Amino acid sequence: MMLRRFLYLAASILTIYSFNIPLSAGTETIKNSNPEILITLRKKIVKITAYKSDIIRITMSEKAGQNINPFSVIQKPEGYFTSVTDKKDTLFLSTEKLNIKISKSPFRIKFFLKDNRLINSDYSPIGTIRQGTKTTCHKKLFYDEKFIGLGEKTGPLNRRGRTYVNWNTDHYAYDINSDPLYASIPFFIGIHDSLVYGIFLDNTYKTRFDFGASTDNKFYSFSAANGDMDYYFFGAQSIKDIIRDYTWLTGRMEMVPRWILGYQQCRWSYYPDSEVLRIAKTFRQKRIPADVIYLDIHYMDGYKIFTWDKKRFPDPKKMISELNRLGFHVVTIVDPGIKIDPKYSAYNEGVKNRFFLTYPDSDFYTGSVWPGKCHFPDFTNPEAGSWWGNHFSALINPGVEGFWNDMNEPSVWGQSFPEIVKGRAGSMDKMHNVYGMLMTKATFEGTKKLLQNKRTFCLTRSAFAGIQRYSAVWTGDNVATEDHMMAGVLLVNSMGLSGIPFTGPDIGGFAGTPSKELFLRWLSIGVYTPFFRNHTEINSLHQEPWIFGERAESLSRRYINKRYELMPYIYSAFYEAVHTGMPVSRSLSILYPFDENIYDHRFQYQYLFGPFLLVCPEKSSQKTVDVYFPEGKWFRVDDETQTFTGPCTQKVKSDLPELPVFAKGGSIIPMQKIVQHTDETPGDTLFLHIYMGDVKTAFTFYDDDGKTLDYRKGKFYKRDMIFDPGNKIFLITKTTGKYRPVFKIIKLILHNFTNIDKVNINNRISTLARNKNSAVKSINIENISDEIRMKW
Ligand code: MIG
Repeated sequence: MMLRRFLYLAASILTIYSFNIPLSAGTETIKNSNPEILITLRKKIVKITAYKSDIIRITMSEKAGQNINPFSVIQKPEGYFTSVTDKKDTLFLSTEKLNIKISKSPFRIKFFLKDNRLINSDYSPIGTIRQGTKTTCHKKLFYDEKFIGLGEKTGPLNRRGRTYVNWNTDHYAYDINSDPLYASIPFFIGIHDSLVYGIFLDNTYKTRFDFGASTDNKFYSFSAANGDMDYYFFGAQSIKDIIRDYTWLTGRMEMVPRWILGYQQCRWSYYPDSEVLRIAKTFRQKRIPADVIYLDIHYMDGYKIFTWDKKRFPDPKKMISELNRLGFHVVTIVDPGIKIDPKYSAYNEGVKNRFFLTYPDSDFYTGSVWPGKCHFPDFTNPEAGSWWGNHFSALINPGVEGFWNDMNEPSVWGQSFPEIVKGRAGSMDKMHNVYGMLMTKATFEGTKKLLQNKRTFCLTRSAFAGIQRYSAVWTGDNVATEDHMMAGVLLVNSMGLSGIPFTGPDIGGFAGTPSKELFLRWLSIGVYTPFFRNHTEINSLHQEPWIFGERAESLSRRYINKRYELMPYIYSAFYEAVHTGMPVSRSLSILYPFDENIYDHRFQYQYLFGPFLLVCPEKSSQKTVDVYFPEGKWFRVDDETQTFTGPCTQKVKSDLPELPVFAKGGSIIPMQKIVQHTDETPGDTLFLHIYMGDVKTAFTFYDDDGKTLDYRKGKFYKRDMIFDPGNKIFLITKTTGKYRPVFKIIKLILHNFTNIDKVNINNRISTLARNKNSAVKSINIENISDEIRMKW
């Protein structure tokens, strides 16, 4: 602590007396003003900034700071260099966590840990070069190097040997190898020699990543079509910490309303109002839980945003309040295109205030989409953004609570939005990739303001780095095939690695119609997917859970029931995402990055849902699946007689109906009674499942009202739960927060606590009730806000 203070002081002195280091070959000046080092080379300026001791930004430009992206990074530098040593050809920089070695001519950079292990290096024969407006950074490729992340990208977990382009694209019925799709997250993680690092290329132009596809394993590269080479290097030494740092830099999601974590029913489109109500009522009659119903584009009058079709939805307020009474919440779609129609107020206001994108001659750009000819709001203009946001009163007044941002790549018929079209912050060659995020930001901020103390919810198709601050992201127009179902798992896990925790595919497939078997398997995977929504396209067969016959209906009910039973666990996992950026669906590469097995094509689909549940997706047609169990004990949740001790590979049964899901030894999984929707009280008992294991584990249980922003004023309920097998203790820490949960009783369900029939809870011995593989004990917690200590 003392040392830190001292270094900090030294650093600030340097700031005051910034100095010039003598010239050396090719270098003109080096200016050090902590946390920034400025190196002026003959033709470019290189700026090296310590955002934290393990987050370093490198900017190379012709003119410093010309081309920055103001939309993704939300932090200012907090780091500093502990030493700056200039030795003729080489500059040595250090932070508390990293050593950086820079050769000046030609300019090359290397990142080391403090013990001088090399984490990442420019590829010395080439480095960073410019060709016309394009800049490419070439990096050394290590023999065992792997690459994960890069957001919504198809292909295997390990992206080595592939190339990817970032250019947000509306790709209907994309192929499982198509690229690019709707979202661009130019952030990836490299893994080699038991070292890890992250790189975020903060450039909104078209970017390209080549993970050593055709370079004879010598180098990999990333390039931007224009603008600066501006990237952040993350040197923390675990994937979890890299995600934490990346989401510190670009932001994290806010607490979403609990209802959006339930099951969601969507279709293009449910209309008229009577049909919407019929669907909602059918869920209740059939006792299949659900929380959300969507209105796709047919609710609007001629597809005009912020209007209602008077015939199909004559009284939206009445319909929505009826839906609310049934326990349903309503989400409506919004598209960015504003219809050119002099009788339409949004159009007239936009024209009057010049809120629309223009051609270079300042004529408004016209493109065709659903409403016909449209203009497009310039979301880079903050006034246009708040104008857009205010219009949501047309949806919020009748009771809409969630906002689905579609077609925001932006998509137009013809799929070629001209790059010369411009807005306040530049033309579309630079703004295309952030258009969708800025639209969603305007929607988020506008609805948040209008909803006052209520939480808002946004969903978007197009995205850029930082989108997680505003919205969930779904994976667009997938297809009803087994391959797509599997590909969707990889997409969700990849987005989780890239800072976006709240994602999901259209369950059942958007294009085409799933077989009964495919539908059931997809739905069962959906239970363990952050965003759990069934959606399908216009003219396709209906896809509600009762469409596939009676047996499928009862299985669907069983799956969805499970989602609701897991709600306390899921809600707490979201709390973790809000606070650390840790995704809810966790690729095994987060915990086991150096384990070769997890990249195997057979095992790469496996992931942890929350901290403890190992989900092993497999096609519905497969009778078995090869599962890789990492170290530790694993219990099959639907059949506890099946236990496995990892590391090992096992063939397990995967035929319908049960999806193979395993609880890790040491799991702490809070569950509740089945409810029909999240506004229904789950009774007073929290079922706390604990699975015996060999290592210490912990879980933060979090609860609040699930609706308002009161949690920010301390109205939450939080307790840490610690399983400590070494000391034979299970501990629930003191309550923090002012919220009183509905749960008054904790029913402990102890799995595989063999030969244990008594426990000591806060110094009282009690006998356990037995029930097959588990032992059960209830604790009344109504008046215990202090620590609860159970010993066995
Ligand atoms: O041109 O609103 O991806 O989910 O149902 C298609 C209709 C427009 C594309 C979205 C899809 C939505 C559909 N939209």
